[in-house]
Parts: sequence; structure tokens; C-alpha cells
Amino acid sequence: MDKHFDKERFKETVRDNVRNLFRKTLKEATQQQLFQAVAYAVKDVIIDNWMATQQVMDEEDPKILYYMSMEFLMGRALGNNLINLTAYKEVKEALSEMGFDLNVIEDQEPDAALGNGGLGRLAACFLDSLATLGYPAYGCGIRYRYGMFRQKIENGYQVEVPDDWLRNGNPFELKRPEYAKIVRFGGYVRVEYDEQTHSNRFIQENYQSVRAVPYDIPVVGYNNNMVNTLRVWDAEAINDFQLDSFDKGDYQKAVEQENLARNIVEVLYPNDNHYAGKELRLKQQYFFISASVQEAVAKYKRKHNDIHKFYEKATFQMNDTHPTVAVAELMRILLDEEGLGWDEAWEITTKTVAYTNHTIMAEALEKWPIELFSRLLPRIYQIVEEINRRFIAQVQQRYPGNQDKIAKMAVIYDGQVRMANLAIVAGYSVNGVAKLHTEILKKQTLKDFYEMMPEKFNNKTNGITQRRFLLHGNQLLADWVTDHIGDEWITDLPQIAKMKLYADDQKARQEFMNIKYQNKVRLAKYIKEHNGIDVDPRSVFDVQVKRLHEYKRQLMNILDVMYLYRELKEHPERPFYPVTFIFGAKAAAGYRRAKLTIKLINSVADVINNDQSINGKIKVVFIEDYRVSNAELIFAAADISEQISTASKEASGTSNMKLMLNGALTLGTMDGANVEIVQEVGEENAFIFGLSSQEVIDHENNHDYDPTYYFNNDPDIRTTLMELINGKYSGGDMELFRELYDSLLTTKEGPADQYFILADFKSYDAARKKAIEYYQSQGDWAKSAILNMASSGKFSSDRTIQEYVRDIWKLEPIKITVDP
Ligand code: 26Q
Repeated sequence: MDKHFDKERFKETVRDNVRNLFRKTLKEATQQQLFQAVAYAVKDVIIDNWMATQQVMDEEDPKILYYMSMEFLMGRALGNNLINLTAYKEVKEALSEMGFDLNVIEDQEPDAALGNGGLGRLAACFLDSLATLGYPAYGCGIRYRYGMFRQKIENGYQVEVPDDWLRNGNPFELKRPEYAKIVRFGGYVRVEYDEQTHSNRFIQENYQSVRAVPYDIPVVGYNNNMVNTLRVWDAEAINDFQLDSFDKGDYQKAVEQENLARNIVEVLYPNDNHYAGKELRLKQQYFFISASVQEAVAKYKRKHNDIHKFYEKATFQMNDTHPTVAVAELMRILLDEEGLGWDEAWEITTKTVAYTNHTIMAEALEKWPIELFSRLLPRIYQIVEEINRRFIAQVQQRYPGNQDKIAKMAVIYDGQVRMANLAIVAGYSVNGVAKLHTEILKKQTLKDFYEMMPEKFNNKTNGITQRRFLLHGNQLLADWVTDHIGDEWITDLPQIAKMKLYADDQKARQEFMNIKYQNKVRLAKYIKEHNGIDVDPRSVFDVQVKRLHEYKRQLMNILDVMYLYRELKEHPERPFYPVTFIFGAKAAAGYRRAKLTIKLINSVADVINNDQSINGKIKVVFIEDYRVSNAELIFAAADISEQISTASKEASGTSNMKLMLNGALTLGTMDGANVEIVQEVGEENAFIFGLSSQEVIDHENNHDYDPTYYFNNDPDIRTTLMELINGKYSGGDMELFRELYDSLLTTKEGPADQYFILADFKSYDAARKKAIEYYQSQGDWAKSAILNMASSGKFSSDRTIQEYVRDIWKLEPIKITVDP
């Protein structure tokens, strides 16, 4: 866009859009209307590149990746599209000449929050990298009517508010009714013998169905004219019944179909790393998978007549097990619609689908009761049964008489369909998302599968896009880097290592700290506006932002804040450098302990922030409604990155990478990608503490962890825990936080302190004190911060995507040229 960006024409288009869309002059338009007008002007530009991309794909017929995911946490599109069109600064200028502020206009756009957290944001980063690297790809997902709930904090408690993100329409999406597909649920399967082919035909009857209608959202590559597509499916009722029909069955069914359509895409399930076996969730999964697989096959058949070579032109990456019905749906289409035999169909399917695992936690593994699964998806269930039958035969052949192997590896077992096992049995690739995670999968969680089919297993350490999380989110730092080393880091992040030269340079250190300071001022202003709290931008900004989950140990963080505060009060004579503890986290709506932890953080914040006697040396801030858009502000302003999960539990983490890229120092455990971060930046530029993953796993296997040992022997720990039940942070209410106290010492269900908070508490506290101490030698800190940023090259999602392409997908990049 840069070369043919015509500023005057752009202004004209914005003016026209305001008139045509809202019958208003620029002066009369609201900020929201301006946003719409600007967004449509940007879409104009995108459309040309989008069509050009389609045309090249049509001509060159490349292999296409279908990235299948229940979640795409895209955040806002306007700023990101302008960045990738390399038109951000020009548009900012044009708008400013018209008397408008692009930042204010950007703030009018609701986040597209079609995801929970890490897994959904990873999908969004991958789309950005795929387009930037020129790889033909579709994101396949669901157009949820309501995305991730908006979080309000009322009286310290989380309250969930529906996220009506489509209220003002979505200017970037394009409805494509011509590609609608029918998806069937329920009924039964009738088997019919076909005299001609001497084979059985399977006919689903008495089913309900919905029309899946795709909406296309453009995914703009960086400065390369490429525009890929995120295709999200909406559900519409099929209204083909006769209103005057006297057939009561028809009428009943029609009403049911209306309801099915209305419910199916209504809302994103707000569980992160936790499985809930809800029927509607399985409906959502089959709905978008059936539509996506149907379309992938239809697209292939428009150009090719040999379905046996489907996998040469299409590959499906399944983002966790949520899309795993794709295995059986592709089989169904090949068997029932294309008329292939089992072996042919299986060969094609197993060369098409690949699976990414994002967790080792047992409670996150998807298992569907046979009753539910077979009732909702009768034909799909038959196919899964056959896959299972054949696989078990294989296992028996390999391990004769070994029942244990079958118990562990069967797809259907103990009345349940196990989606991870289905994904592994059918997938041609199984990958973890960080080195440590993949090793744990191979050696523990998926040991038996690894032993039987080691060739499938591989690691793909996660990454993040520097375009959103540095270039857009932290423009001061981005410009500073570009001034020193040029702008190649934007598409080649390892180049940022050139900044290591400046880690010892006094002037550069000063400049870095000055930029960080300005970003802290920006965040302090946001905090003042949203929380009414004054925070000092000269204090250390210690940040933990991520979904709330016990294994991520936000509880350990706030307990340590309580401990630090008590020490400060008891020893006012000791030097204490001011710290601002910043939290941001949504808790799943039904997750009681997580929600109570939010209440605790806010209660501790209330007490400490209002204690005049400590002169503001500690501030605690809970940022309401943590999401992609405010995350960008937070990352830019962070000094310390809290990555404190119980070792072995966080598959990778990605906020660790975003914070590192913005020059924060990691305070963390040897878990997930932290291990690789430390390897890149050096242990002297991070603060590492706590049990190792092996120690945690050993304790779990030996059942020999006893948290009461720490409680009984360490008075600091004991006193801190007592503050949960002595009313100090609850206006005298001794019961409010008892559940948290109990969870650490005496639970009825499961082991106490399942996440080893007490075991790690003291080493965490020491590491944190060391970090705060280190901050006071500003020169050293600046050096380490610059080195963190400069060592983040590995953690670009561009690198991750190149590895997926090389080892798994085998795609070829395409080139898009548009005439000026
Ligand atoms: C499953 C069944 C029913 C309802 C919901 C779910 C569900 C939804 C979301 C299960 C899991 C998730 C999300 C998991 C997730 O975000 N995992 C994170 O993935 C990141 C990207 O790989 C990693 O960096 C994180 O370590 C991992 O926790």
C-alpha cells in the first residue's frame, strides 16, 4: 500500500463512507462512526490484494493449509491491518490532518475475542505469520455471536458480561452465502446393500440439520500484498418445511432445527485448560469441522478429479483435540460420498490430518461418553468404532496379550471416546509446543504412543508475532530498534540480536530506560482512568497477565505480596524499593477457586493501596477485562515478567515471549518455554527459582509431598497463610478466603497444595527480592532488559511457522504482485 497510498484519496474515501453509511458530515460523526468509515476505507485497499491473492492461488494451485481451531483470539483488526499494509503512519497523519486521532479511533473497535487465551492467540499469531511468509492458508473456526465474556470487577469480584462484539457490525468481514454447507445431527444410520457396487451404503435418516454459512475475514501479510482468509462459520436454520403442513413431526422438527441453529454458535465456552463434557460443545465442534472439511474437499474437486491425491493439495492442522472429529468427517466424506473403500480413505485421511497437543493436564483431555457421541453423530461414531477396532488389532499384533496397552491407547474405552487418542492414531504428526513439553509427552503422558510410533512425534516451540506485540504495541521501542539496526527485524526477528551491541552502551541504556518509562506513564494513565489508582512510573512494574488457573499460581504471587507488605510494615527502617504489582486475568465462569483468587487480589489491593503509612511503596493493581488490546499496553510497560507455573504444567506459555520481546526480565520456573528463554538470554539475565519438572513429577508419582511440613516449620509461610483466615484482608470475615487456605493444607478432594505453592514459596520470594534489588542498579538492569529483547529472535511465530512448513505441512510460498 505504501507505494500507491494516496493520502488525499484516502481522506476522500473516509468522508464518503461517513456520508454513505451514516448520512453525516465528518463533523457530525461519532468516533464509532469514524471508526467504521476508516475501517471500510482500509477494507477497500485490502480487497484488491485479497482478490489478487485468490487469483494467484487459482492459477498456481498450491497446497493449502487448513488451520482448524475452535478459537482465534484476533483482537482488534484496524491497527494491525494498517501496520501490515505499512500504512499506519500515513493514515495516522491523514487522520490528524482531518482533526482526528488514530489511537482514539482504534479504541472504538471491539476486540475479536473468539478465544480464551494461549491456544486461541497462538492461532491468531500463526495466521499473521502464514500471510507474512506467503503461505496459502485458511483459518477455520466459528463465528461466535458472543466471544470471551467481558470481565467487570464489582466489589472485588469478577462479574461476567456478554461480549456483544457484533453490535455495530464487523466492517472487515464478508458473508459468503454461496459457500454455505449443510451439517447433520442425530437420527440414525440405515444400511442399504448396493447391488451395483456390491457394497453397503450408509444413509443417515431422521436427522436435524443446520446451514453453515461462512464469513471471511482478511488476514493481511506484512508488506507483501498477500491476504489469507480466516473463515468463520455462522449457523442458520433451514426453512424448507411447509408452514401449512399438517404433519406434526415436520413442524416439531422445523422448530428444533431453528433452535439448533440459534444455539450452536451462540457463545464461546470460557474454559481454558479444562474440559467440560457439554453436548453443545460437541455440536459446535462437529458443526464447524463438517462445514470446513466439506469445503476443503469441494475446493479440491473444483480443480482435480482424483480424490486419492487430496493430501497433496490440502493439509489439516488440528489445534488441540477440539477439531478432532475432522478425522472421522473426512473418512465419512471419502467413504460415503466419494465411494472409496476403507483402506483408500484411511490412507488419504492419515496423510492429511496432524495434531498439536497443548497440555498434559488430565482434566483438560477431551473424552465424550459413547451415549452422547453416538446419539449426536451416529455415522461418525460408526467410523470411530471401526478406526478403534482396526487400531486395537494393530496394538494386539504388536503387543500380544498386553491388555494394559489397549487400556491406555484405545480410542474407545470405558464408555468413552478419547479424542487425543483418535488424533494420535490418525495424525501423521503429533507435536508439543515447547521442548520440555514435547519431552514430557514422549516420556510420560503419551509414552505408549511414542514407543509404538516415534516417527510421528515432534516439537514446535511456540512463537508470537513481533508485528503486533512490538511494532504495533510498542511504537517507541520499535522505532528505537529500527533507528539502530534497520527494519529487517519486522520480518526476520533474529536480526534483533544486533541490538546486543548496545547492551553495554551507556547512551543506549539510558534511551531504553527512557522509552520504558514513557510506556509506564502510558500504562499508569490507563490504570488511573480504569482503576482510579495512582501508580508511580518510577516503581518496578511487576506483571502477571494470563488466564487465571491454579497451576499458573497467581495465588503464590499474591501471597508473596502479602508477605512483602507485612515485612515492610514490621521493618519500616529497612530500605524498600517501590513496586507496582500488576495482575490481569479472567477466571472461567464456573471455576470457584480461581474467582476467589481474583477477589483475594482485589482485597489485598484495597488494603495495601489505602495504607498511607507505607508511602505508596507497594501498589497492587488488578486490570479489569485483560484482553489483547490492553495487553499491548501492559507488555510495553513491564519490567518483570511473572512466569511462575508449577514446573511441568505450562506447556509453553506465550506471554513470557511477548514480555521478553518488550524487554522485561523473566521471574519464573523452569517450565514450558521459559527453559528456552533462559537458554537464549542466559540465566544471569533472568530470575529462576523453584522445583524442577522432574522433581514435581517425582512427587506426584510418589505421593510424598506434604505442604504442612512448610506450614509447620516456616513461620513466614505460616503467618502469611493465617492472614487468609484472620480477617486481615476481608474486613474481619474469617471465612471468606478459607477455601484458598484449605486448598493449600487440607482438601477433601485430591491432594492439598496440588501445585506446590508452599514448596516454592521461599525460593520465589528470594528470587523476586533479588530482581527488585537488581532493578536498583539501573545500568545493569537496562543491560539485561536490552539483552532480553535482543535475545527474543527465536520466539517469533515466523520461526515456528517455518518449522511447521518444513517438517509437517510441506507448503510452498506464493508471491502476490499487484499493478500500481
Ligand atoms: C475443552 C473442552 C471443553 C471446553 C473447553 C476446552 C478447552 C478450551 C481451551 C480446553 C483448553 C483450552 C485452551 C488451552 C490453552 O490455551 N492452552 C495453552 O496453549 C498455549 C499455546 O500452545 C500454551 O502456550 C499454553 O502453555 C497452554 O496452556
